[in-house]
This record gives sequence, C-alpha cells and structure tokens, in this order.
Amino acid sequence: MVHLTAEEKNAITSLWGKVAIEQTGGEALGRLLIVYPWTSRFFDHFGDLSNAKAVMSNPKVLAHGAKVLVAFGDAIKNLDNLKGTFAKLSELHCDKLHVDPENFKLLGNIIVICLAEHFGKEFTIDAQVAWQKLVAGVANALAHKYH
Ligand code: HEG
Repeated sequence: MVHLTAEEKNAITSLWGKVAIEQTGGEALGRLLIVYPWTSRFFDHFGDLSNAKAVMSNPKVLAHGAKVLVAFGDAIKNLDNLKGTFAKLSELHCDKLHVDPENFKLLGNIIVICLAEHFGKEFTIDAQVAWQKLVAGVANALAHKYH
C-alpha cells in the first residue's frame, strides 16, 4: 500500500496539470520497448519495432503510451483507492494479456525519468519522491488481481 502525505498528493496533482500526456506517455512506452526489448513481445501487432527510431515514431506505440498515461490520470483522481481503480485493468493484464507485473515497475520508473527530463529543476526532489511512490502504487494495484 502506498501512503501519500497531503504535500505529496499536492505535488503529484500540481505537476499532473502540466504534463504533456501524449508526448510523455509515448516517450515512456517507447523507451520501455527499447531498453527492455522482451517487452515488445506484447506489442507484436503494433508494426515496426525493429529499432529505436522505428519504436519512437511508431504511431501505435505513441497512442498506446498516451492511453497508459491517461490511466495515471484516473490514479491521481483516486489516490486513496488505487486497488479498486485498477482492479479491472489488473484482471485484463493478468488473464488476457499475460503481462509479467515486474514490467509495471519498469514502466513506472521510466515515466518518472521522462517527467524529470521534461520539467528539469521544476520537478523537485520531493515531487520526484511523491511520483515514485505513485508509480509504485499503480504497479502494485495493477499486480493485485494476479493469481
Ligand atoms: Mg497496459 C492495454 C494501462 C503497463 C501491455 N494498458 C492497456 C490499456 C490500459 C493500460 C488503460 C487499455 C485497456 C483496454 O483497452 O481496456 N498498462 C496500463 C497502465 C500501465 C500499463 C496504467 C502502467 C504501468 N501494459 C503495461 C505494460 C505492458 C502492458 C508494462 C507490457 C509490457 N497493456 C499492454 C497490452 C495492452 C494493454 C499488450 C493491449 C494493447 C492493445 O492490443 O491495444
């Protein structure tokens, strides 16, 4: 379970209002596929993922990355109930997609890296810690229905 203080919740929501969802989501998913190439096996219907340039400009990767980040918006609206919020998605990733939940942690960490790159000094250490807790909480909630 993730515990966020009022300050951490504030830090998360105030940054979220400025996040470029499409760009950050696409970039994060693209980096996941490049850095951890085994993750691309879940996306073999996405077309050309044969090299970094192809991945980072693949419209399906970018659209799916945006979809993932939109789901983080739901997390941010439901910070006190991540498990409930992600119950259905957890079932989908377990039963239908068979995604190893370790990958949720990898993607979460990459999202934080992408945010740090976009926001620079504005993304304070305290805010980074809050976001690290959030992505860990989302990864945990997404893994919750695994059996
Ligand atoms: Mg998942 C579908 C969210 C990590 C592989 N993912 C989806 C969908 C959402 C989502 C909202 C669409 C569900 C629907 O259509 O009903 N994913 C989501 C989040 C995270 C995550 C919030 C956070 C870490 N996903 C993730 C990872 C992988 C993965 C790490 C694989 C390495 N997701 C995956 C696949 C699909 C989705 C293969 C189906 C894609 C498709 O065929 O369109």
